[in-house]
Amino acid sequence: MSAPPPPIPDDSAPAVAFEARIDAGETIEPKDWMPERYRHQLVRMMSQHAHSEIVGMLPEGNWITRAPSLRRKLCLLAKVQDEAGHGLYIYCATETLGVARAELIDQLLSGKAKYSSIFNYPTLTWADIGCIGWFVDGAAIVNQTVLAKASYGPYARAMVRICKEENFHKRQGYEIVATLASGTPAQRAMVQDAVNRWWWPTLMMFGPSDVNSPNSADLLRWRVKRFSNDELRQRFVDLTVAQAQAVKLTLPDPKLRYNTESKHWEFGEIDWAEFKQVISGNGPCNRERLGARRAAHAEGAWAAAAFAEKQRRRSAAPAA
Ligand code: FAQ
Repeated sequence: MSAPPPPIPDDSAPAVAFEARIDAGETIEPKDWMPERYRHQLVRMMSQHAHSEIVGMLPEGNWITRAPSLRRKLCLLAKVQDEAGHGLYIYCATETLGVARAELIDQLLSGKAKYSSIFNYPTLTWADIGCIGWFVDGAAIVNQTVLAKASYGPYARAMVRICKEENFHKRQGYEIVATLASGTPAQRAMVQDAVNRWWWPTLMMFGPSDVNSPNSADLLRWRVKRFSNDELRQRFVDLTVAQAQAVKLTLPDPKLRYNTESKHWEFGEIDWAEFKQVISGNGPCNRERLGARRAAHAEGAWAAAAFAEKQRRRSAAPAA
């Protein structure tokens, strides 16, 4: 994505009216006037979110054929299918900002657009599927429940529906984790290993720390975000520690301790060098993920062409 236009002070009547609507907590709809920078920030964030949903199907999709029972297979199949739906809702919501979906997909496939760092890690065992539901969907719920109150109507409404489905996703993941955690020593070891590998990358999902988050000022001012990256990360940690204790699993952080004054769980330093590597395209699976998306796009080109032809014929046909 290109850089957003610079923040030029704008005291025109529409700009003043827009800021007043934001301050009053009103929802902005597609046909309403909006600053170009607001539109640009939304397209950037929403399209990255949509890409994340679609790329996010790959790590779990990898286990559909190897799920350990029919019930687990059905749940996982439904979950992965839900993620495709989430991508579609968010692409549609992004299109209301006047950008074509094809352009957004091109940005993903060319490597110009980002998608969530978390989907660049491999799913090595069945326990990883449990951890993705528990941690990754759990983190998504913390982030997206707040986005359901974002100032841009189409995005906020998409989030309401998505969060309902994410709750099911989290539960199915936690159930897998709880089952393995109370299983044989080998199953316990497998799930502990998955927890160890997924914990820190999940904390990175919330983005850079607030001091290094260039987009937060705009997004918080315009009430797209309601809480900062660090605030949401802390909320996730506070919620998740008790869930880990309930299934007697250890979170891989020797610095994790409850602060009785702040009433929050303190945690250790995130490896920001790793985060930067992953979001720059150098994570463990970046090339594999983009390769899979490019192949799927090429294989589906016939369908896009057939649809375009149908649209062409329909618009060329004389009105009845
Ligand atoms: N990965 O200035 P900020 C899901 C980039 S959940 C990659 O702080 P912002 C569910 C950021 O884009 C996952 N890049 O940015 C699911 C920016 O780059 P740019 C998706 C990241 O926007 C579960 C730069 O770093 N959820 O898919 C990441 O204010 C299971 C500077 O960062 C969403 O997208 C990262 N983790 O805050 C699906 C939620 N973090 O564009 C399948 C909506 C930051 O300037 C299976 N998005 N960057 O070049 C958000 O809440 C925000 O966009 C943040 C980033 C919090 C992700």
